[in-house]
Amino acid sequence: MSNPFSLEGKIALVTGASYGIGFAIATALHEAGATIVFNDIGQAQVDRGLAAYAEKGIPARGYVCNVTDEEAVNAMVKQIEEEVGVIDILVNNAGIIKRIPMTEMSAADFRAVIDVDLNAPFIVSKAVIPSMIKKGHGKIINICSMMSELGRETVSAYAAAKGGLKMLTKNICSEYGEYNIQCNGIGPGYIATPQTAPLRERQPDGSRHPFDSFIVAKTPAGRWGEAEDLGGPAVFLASDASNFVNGHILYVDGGILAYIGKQP
Ligand code: NAP
Ligand code: GCO
Repeated sequence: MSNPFSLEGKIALVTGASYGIGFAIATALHEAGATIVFNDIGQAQVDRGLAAYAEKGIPARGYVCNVTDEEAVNAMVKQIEEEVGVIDILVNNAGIIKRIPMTEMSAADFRAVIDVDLNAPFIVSKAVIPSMIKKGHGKIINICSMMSELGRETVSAYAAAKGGLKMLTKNICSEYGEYNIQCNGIGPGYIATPQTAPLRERQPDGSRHPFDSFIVAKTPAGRWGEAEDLGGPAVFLASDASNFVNGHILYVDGGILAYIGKQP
């Protein structure tokens, strides 16, 4: 019996994957046998990513593309299909966050977060689905968030985007499941990456950031997640082992969503 978790012969595109969660997921998909393709917003980021992948012995291909630009995304997907092959696995990972109280946030800032975190997964998914249909299979993994389920101060745009991304995931499942395309989400908890660095910065007196202590107390695992914690779940959702899993958001959060929190 073949290994249902193997990704041998599969081509995976991970967006925004020069570092952080995208890089960790791409690394795990490579270790399971996938050919890795990634993009980032500028040549400097792509070059940084290529060097990081090369250091790990991963022959990744990198493309410069702003995932909010539909014309650029369509051109990138066409170029990948010509140079590497049809994309079997798409991980919509690229994302931004702006932590601003809603009443102080400009509409332009709100739109910018929605554009990257929600519109872009629509654009990139729309670009890869036709070839997945022709090929007879496909895997789309949207990187959602705990903010697909919960709100908190200052992240209104991000929560709105990630909540929408949860429902886009369920709709792609509904609309394209009949073509053997599975679309699922991964909902990371609080992960130690550049995106959350401001929430973990040491205070001037050397003490831990209050939010850092709060998250550790709220997490049954008693720690922040590492980007590598997301690799196994991503391999599962990218592989034949999950061919009957569709429209599901897999929370990889150390148990935060299940836990009311430790009594102070
Ligand atoms: P990160 O460190 O900020 O990395 C995000 C990546 O996306 C960067 O490489 C960034 O490139 C790229 N990117 C941003 N806008 C882009 C665009 N328009 N086109 C192409 N690439 C773009 O974030 P992360 O912590 O690794 O998070 C990755 C994903 O996981 C995001 O969707 C985030 O919302 C989600 N997530 C993160 C956490 C967490 O705790 N860290 C938890 C739940 C979900 P630049 O270097 O140019 O900015
Ligand atoms: C924040 C954090 C979170 C994490 C993640 C949690 O400011 O609350 O950035 O949003 O990034 O999305 O799942």
